[in-house]
Amino acid sequence: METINFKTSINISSAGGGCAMRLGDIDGDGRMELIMIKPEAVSDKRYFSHKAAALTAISADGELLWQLGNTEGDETYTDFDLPVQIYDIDKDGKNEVIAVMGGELLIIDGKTAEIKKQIALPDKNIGGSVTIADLEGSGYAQNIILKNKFSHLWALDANLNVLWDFEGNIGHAPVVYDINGDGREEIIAGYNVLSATGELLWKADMPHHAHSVCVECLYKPDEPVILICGPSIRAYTASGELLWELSEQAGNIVIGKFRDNIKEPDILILDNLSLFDSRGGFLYQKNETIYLPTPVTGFDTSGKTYIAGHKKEDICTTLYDGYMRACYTLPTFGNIACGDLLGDGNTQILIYNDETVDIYSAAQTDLTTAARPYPRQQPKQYYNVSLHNTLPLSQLSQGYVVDDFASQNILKWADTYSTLNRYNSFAKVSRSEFVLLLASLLNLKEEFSENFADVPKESTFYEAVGTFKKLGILKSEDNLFLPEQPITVAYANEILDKLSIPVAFNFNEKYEISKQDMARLIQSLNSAS
Ligand SMILES: [Ca+2]
Ligand SMILES: [Ca+2]
Ligand SMILES: [Ca+2]
Repeated sequence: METINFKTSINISSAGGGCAMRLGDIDGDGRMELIMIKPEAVSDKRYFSHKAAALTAISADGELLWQLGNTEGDETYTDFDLPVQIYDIDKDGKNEVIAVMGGELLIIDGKTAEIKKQIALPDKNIGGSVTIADLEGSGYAQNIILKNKFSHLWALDANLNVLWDFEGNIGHAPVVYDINGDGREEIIAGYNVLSATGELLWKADMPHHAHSVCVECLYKPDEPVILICGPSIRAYTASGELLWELSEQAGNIVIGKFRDNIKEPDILILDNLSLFDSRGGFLYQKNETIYLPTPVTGFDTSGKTYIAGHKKEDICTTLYDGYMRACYTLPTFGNIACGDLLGDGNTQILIYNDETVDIYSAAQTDLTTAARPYPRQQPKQYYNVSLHNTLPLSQLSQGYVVDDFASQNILKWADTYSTLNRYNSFAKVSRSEFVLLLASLLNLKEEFSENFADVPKESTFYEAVGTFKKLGILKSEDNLFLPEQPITVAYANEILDKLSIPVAFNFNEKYEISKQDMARLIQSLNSAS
């Protein structure tokens, strides 16, 4: 077992102690910041959910950026959820902090901490969670779901008006997923499966209440299976047919390919590190109780997923591999979070207590600079954070490798798409995507005052295209860039030539460049530099 000592310690005592953590790029510099959430005290945790008492924003290298609320209370974060997320809810390219605080729902500018929008809560007992969903089928999630402890939830539109509400046995934080493929996300709230308009589609007939919910296409693509964990674990089809039941209690499960060379993903009960196959068949159990287990992907270059956790009264954090073998020791004890703080595809593990966060990397890392100077979009695993629900590993955007050019690690993206026969490797690259990828790869960013008439300010490629225009790389007589048009070899080579890049596409000039071609160009530029 290896001990990891690449560690940066930052002081978080100004946040007030007893905090939970969220990660996200709130100031648009390409690095994730830390938002520490101080919980507000409640009279009885069994019946009332928590609101945020204070929020403290701290940079990855420890600078206090801003603070809202009162940090002095005694309440500490333990086994409950908190209603705070980081997400670009108004779709202007910059992340907000969305928080239930002091009787209001607040939309806070991530950079300045200015309140952009606020509403009085539809009910004074709302708290515990904030879930972001695409209920209207726009393709971009802008709905917010709020709830009280266990019985009532509210769905809001993009202007924070209540669309509908629902009463039932709704368990902990809801999970949203488009289970029927119509473009709108359904809501699994405890035992209830709700349509995007709030109708009850079906209900699991189980006692007590649900802890963890997980949706994953376990057997076939496009056929999601819904796993609901209450006193037992049940797997249902999207239409509510019971597939199997496992008599295990679980507060949190995670689905993924933890073992090598398996076809269907396994189901890991995080509470006691026991692993089951995709039909609920027992595989093995770690015969130790592990506290605060958290799955970690992209920590080192092995491609393995680790589970970070503590043994009882241990002073260290251990990383277990998919066979629950101890692989690394991180010499710190505390709450665990993880994230690709710099946007370079490498995940850091953050272990924190009331005073300090220790940030571990697998290799020496400079936390003061982002891999790319562009705002980072929040993927789902960071905008719907909850204590009980963990996204299946296949749905994680590790290192931001999503099919969205604005929010990913370029080299990892290239790595994926340069492989033959990858799904949609042969899709065309648009002009805007080409410019965005190159600007990111070359770290180009200039101040500019004008852009092309057909490049919208809120677009992900606005800064990259503006930079290229300012540098004289892009020119057009009618002030149009035609951002969505597929990029031809001729046009691409012209841009590469102006950038003095000797590597160019050696194809027919009219050929339209595919993702795979682009991926290979990026790789060759990277190895040449
Ligand atoms: Ca940042
Ligand atoms: Ca925004
Ligand atoms: Ca749907």
